[in-house]
Amino acid sequence: MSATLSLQQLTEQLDALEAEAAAAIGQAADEAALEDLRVGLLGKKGRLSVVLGAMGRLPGDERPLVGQRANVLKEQLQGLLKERLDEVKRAAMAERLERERIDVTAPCRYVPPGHRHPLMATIEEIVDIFTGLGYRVAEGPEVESDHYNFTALNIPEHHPARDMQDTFYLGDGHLLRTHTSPVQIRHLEANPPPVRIVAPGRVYRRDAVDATHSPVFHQVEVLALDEGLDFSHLRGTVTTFLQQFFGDLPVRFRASYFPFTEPSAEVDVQWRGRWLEVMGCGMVDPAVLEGLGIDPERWSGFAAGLGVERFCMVRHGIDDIRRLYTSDLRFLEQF
Ligand code: 2NL
Repeated sequence: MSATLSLQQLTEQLDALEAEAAAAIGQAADEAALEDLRVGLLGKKGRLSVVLGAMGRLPGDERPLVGQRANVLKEQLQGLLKERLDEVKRAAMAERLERERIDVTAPCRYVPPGHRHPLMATIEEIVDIFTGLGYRVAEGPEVESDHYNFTALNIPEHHPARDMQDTFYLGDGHLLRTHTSPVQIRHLEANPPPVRIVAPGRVYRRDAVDATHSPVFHQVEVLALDEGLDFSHLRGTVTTFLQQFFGDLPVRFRASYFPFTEPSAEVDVQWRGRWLEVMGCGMVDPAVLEGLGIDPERWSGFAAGLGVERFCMVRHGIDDIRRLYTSDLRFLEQF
């Protein structure tokens, strides 16, 4: 190795480095290649450092010339590296966007959305009307005792409603509830009046299946108990409810009989020109209140009950209750 080095030699080395580096940077394919180049050119042991190291062997007055030139080259190379880095990054992103392209307009696999069963939709609609009138929803067990299903409702020991034909008895005094009235009795036991509740639910009767009977069906009952309630409140509430559900149709009340209400009434709506019986109701019999330890001189109230299947069938023109229980999608999808 020669002890001295000419300015010209060093300048030539820098020229060569510049040309070589510019070409290599221009051809670098990716970020990793550029990083290798940066280390090889500008790093501690890189090409530029080597040239600067050799600068020590120049005469003192020549060093600043080479130093300046080296600094300019360093900045030049840094600029080229950055430019190329931006370029390869942009190209990589463009390539990735192309490769991972998603056709958002492509048709997807069809999943039928499904919907509520018409019976459940009917229950919800009925319950919504009463909650809109200030009633609270109450629920209770489907397996009941003879006491809650019958005795507490003033249904005497030998009333026909207790017959084996009508009720599914489970033994040891239990049965499948035949109406949701026991829910209301339980509610009155646990909550002092005033009370306004709506009790939807599944009920059971030992009926042979035909177009209008099913051993499992659904009821909604309502109960209001307060001071000063009379038949006009019953009439107004039931009429309002029926006109909200069926539309603004004529409604009529006919005297009837239930063991748990006095007076009692059957309610008809004039639907498509015909009178249809749709629900029963009445003023809660004082005997029911006395059985619960509620003073009938102070508290009075009304109750009403309806069969959900009938409401659903009338509303949708369904002629056979079995339609609602056979899960035929060709039928159910109409609603
Ligand atoms: C009908 C008639 C009715 C009631 C249900 C009731 C409940 C209590 C006290 C008194 Cl806790 N009454 N419920 C009253 C009258 C009629 O249902 O035709 N249901 C389908």
